[in-house]
Amino acid sequence: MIFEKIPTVPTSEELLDKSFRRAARAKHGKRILDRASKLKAEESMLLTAANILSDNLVNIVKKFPNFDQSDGTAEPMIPGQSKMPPFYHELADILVGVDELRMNLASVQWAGNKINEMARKYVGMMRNAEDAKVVRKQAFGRISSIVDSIDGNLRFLNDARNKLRKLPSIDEGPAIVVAGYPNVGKSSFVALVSSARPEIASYPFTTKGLAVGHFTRNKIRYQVIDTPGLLDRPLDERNEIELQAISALKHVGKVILYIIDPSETCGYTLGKQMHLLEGIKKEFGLPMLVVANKTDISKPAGGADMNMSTLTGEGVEAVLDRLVAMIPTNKHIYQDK
Ligand SMILES: Nc1nc2c(ncn2[C@@H]2O[C@H](COP(=O)(O)OP(=O)(O)OP(=O)(O)O)[C@@H](O)[C@H]2O)c(=O)[nH]1
Ligand SMILES: [Mg+2]
Repeated sequence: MIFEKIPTVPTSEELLDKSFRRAARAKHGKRILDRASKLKAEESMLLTAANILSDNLVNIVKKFPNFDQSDGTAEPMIPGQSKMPPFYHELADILVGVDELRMNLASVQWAGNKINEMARKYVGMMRNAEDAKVVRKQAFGRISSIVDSIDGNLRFLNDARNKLRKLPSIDEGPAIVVAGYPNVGKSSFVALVSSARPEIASYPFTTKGLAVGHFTRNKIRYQVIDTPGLLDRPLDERNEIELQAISALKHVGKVILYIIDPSETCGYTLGKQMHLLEGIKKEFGLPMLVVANKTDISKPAGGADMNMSTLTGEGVEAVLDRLVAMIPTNKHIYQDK
């Protein structure tokens, strides 16, 4: 997954500690005898600190994937850099905001360049100064305030990194997206049929992000995507949690499993659940299977294609068979070698 390899982003304090400590070591051990070697020692201390800092800062920026393309569809600006799939671009926008991410990365890049520039300037000043150490200390002061000034940016980036790396790896292979109202049994289904172990609980909004599980049929590996519950409301009123579900429906689904709960023990009327279903049908135009869950406690519902109980397991295999049959797979592409 494109965000998995982003390393932790250090704080400004950690960066300064690390670089100044290494700089002190660069000076250490050199015997200071005369003015020339004193100048040399101070110079190498300053350059060591500046190099470590700017390398670290520029490296932070490099480790983030490229968000240059407006929606992830255009070719990358730097040849060879991997293209960001539109799905992940959209998720990054939902979770952290791509514009904010770009701005914060730009500030860190700026600081990296500025520190180098500053170090060169102060090395020049040192050569004409009476006391090189005084100038070096001034330079450290300036460098510290540059690094301190981007502390907020570094913290933003570390938070972003922590959110993004939790996203599941979803590939180009066949994918079933499980959708529906909160608390209807989506995660229960995903847990039953796949390798995923999502949290299941008797209250709505248990699932707060996307999760992917896998199962294999006829040597084809299928992905089953668990999504947060959706309420029936317009797109612009949806929150960050719901938008992830929408994004999965839009970008990765080959087929949608829409689960309804005719027992209404989920806490929402069947009428509302069916209304959302109509909206999703119109919006995404993907093949869809409507399955009534919780048949152990309710009668099969009209409007459903099939019935099941993820509690007793009744009907679940048949649902899976039907879903697999609905996905137009190309065996040459997806079959395990
Ligand atoms: N009686 C009965 N209860 C079920 C069945 N399937 C799920 N449940 C219960 O319904 C509740 C919700 O199940 P989840 O799988 O967490 O529902 P969800 O749709 O993932 O819910 P959110 O993540 O909140 O949207 C849990 O208490 C389950 O034990 C079923 O077939 N029969
Ligand atoms: Mg759930």
